[in-house]
Amino acid sequence: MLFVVIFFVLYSFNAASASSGSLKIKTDSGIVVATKTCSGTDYTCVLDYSYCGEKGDYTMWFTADSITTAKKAYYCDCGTDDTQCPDNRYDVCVDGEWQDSGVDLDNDDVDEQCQDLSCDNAPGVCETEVEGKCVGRTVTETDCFDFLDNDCDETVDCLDSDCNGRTGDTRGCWNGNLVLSGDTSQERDDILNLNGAFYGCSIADNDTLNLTDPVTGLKVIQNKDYCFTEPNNFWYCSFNNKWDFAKGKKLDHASTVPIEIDPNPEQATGCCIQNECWTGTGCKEDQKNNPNAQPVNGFRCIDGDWIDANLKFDPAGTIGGFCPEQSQCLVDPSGNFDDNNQPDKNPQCIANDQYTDDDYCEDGGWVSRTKFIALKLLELTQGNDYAVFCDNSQTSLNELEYVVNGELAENLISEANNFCVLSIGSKVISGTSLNEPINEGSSEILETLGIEDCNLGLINDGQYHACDGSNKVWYNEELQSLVYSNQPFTLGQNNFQQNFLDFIKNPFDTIINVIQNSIEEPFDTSYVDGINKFQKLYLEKTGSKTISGSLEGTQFKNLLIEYGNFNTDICTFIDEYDEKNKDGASGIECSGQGNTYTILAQGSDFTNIDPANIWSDLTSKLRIK
Ligand SMILES: [Ca+2]
Ligand SMILES: [Ca+2]
Ligand SMILES: [Ca+2]
Ligand SMILES: [Ca+2]
Repeated sequence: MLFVVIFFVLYSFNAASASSGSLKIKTDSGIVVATKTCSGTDYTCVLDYSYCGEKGDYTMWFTADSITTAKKAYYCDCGTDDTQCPDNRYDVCVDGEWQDSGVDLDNDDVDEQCQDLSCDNAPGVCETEVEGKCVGRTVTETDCFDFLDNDCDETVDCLDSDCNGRTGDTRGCWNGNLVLSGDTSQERDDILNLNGAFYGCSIADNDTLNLTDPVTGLKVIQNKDYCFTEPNNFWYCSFNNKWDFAKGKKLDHASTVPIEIDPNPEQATGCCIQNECWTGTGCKEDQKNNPNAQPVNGFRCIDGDWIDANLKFDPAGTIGGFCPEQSQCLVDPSGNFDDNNQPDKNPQCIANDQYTDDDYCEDGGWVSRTKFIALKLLELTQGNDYAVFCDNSQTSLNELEYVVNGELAENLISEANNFCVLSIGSKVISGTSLNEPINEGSSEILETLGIEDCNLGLINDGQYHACDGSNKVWYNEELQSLVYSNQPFTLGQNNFQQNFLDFIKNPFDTIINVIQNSIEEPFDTSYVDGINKFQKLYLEKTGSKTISGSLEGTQFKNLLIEYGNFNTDICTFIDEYDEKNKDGASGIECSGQGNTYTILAQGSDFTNIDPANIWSDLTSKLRIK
């Protein structure tokens, strides 16, 4: 209530004798709280005097010459120096009446002088909380995502350095900027916000790594290695030390390009999906399933690793391709990858020590099961004179008939591959490999061999075991091969490795070496790497004379023979034969050194000289005297 005392003393005395007058103000209870002397000759005391020391009712008394001539009651709504903050707005008391005199610079309806003392620069934040208007200030920017300057330092949320590295809900602050989930920081593309957590891309500086959240005390950055791909496959940590687009792929496989592929790669290591390989600029798909997928500078990508590419050929040596593993052998490039290492199905490749028909995979290259039979027979020679030859069934048939009944031999031939026959003294011992287990084949095989069953031989330990008590048939279950005679005999433990070196590898290496050094090949040098299978083999020792021969190849064939300690000039005969029969794609050449003669014949079914046609004449039909 506005109360202004403008108290005119209208009442005046005209008596000249009057000498003094005064104004007194009393409270309701009669206590004088203010006095003023009024002077003058006519006692006219113009009073603009009021008193509002405290809120309350007052009465003003005017006294002149001891006679109270006038009184006036009034009310003070507030006392001098009183202030108040009704509804958070500041009032001061002016002449007993409240006057609005607050300051609200931040327009949050809370005056600085009330609850906004230190926070009138921060809308919605006050020195102390005012319900419905503002929250109470905090010492630091406690909430970085409420759009309020919580500590009233004129920096809001992410702009406040208190918020660096802080996250809340799914948002985050980095160096003054808001980073939404799924985004990288504006300034650092090696920092990514994922659902409210900061991920570093292989960050090295400790200042960043050691940053902790002032509220939780936990480290702000979860540092990830190169190629880490976040679960949505949207970002991955690239070797450029930044989060890059993964484009929907899980690029979590770090792959390095070998210097053999690129000695100066644009980038040596990159991130690919699990089974792919880094080329220096991109990722190469897995080539495992495709035998025809070509190498990159001699390497193929197999299951995410660069592997030396090693061109292999099918057992016939005609179709080339690649296998996933070096130790595997190529069966058929158009086979089924899922059938790999299952020789009975339709595989592209089979594993070391597996076989299909006579073709045996040995350390990534084709040999033959026939070779192992030859090696087994050679164990029986023990330094005696002998002849071992291996050939197909037709060529071997005469010798087979010697061992078993001629009519029944046909039954055996139909289920078997090449045969090897050992003649030693008066004994003849044969062997062959079967294309199904002996106990699952026709019973005629057993009948042919003169036994009822091979139950004792079914031991899968890689060794040969006698089929029954007669000791005439020995069976190797692992190789599915058998060795038999019409007389009892004994086989010992396998000694394939040493026998191979002694009887086959070393002699034929020597033969190849001699041919290379002293013979002009009729056609090409395929004999150097082409003599591996030994499916057609002839080895003889009679006295001091020896013959070592091998015929290989399905279409184009190489025939190699060495005659040792022969007194006849074999080369004259060979040269005459060659002169008469050779053509542009075939021929036979001979080299004589002392009493040793070495022969190379090359050709095919379609050339004048077909090595297969002269093979028997030059080996088994030769009767050394
Ligand atoms: Ca304010
Ligand atoms: Ca404020
Ligand atoms: Ca805030
Ligand atoms: Ca702040």
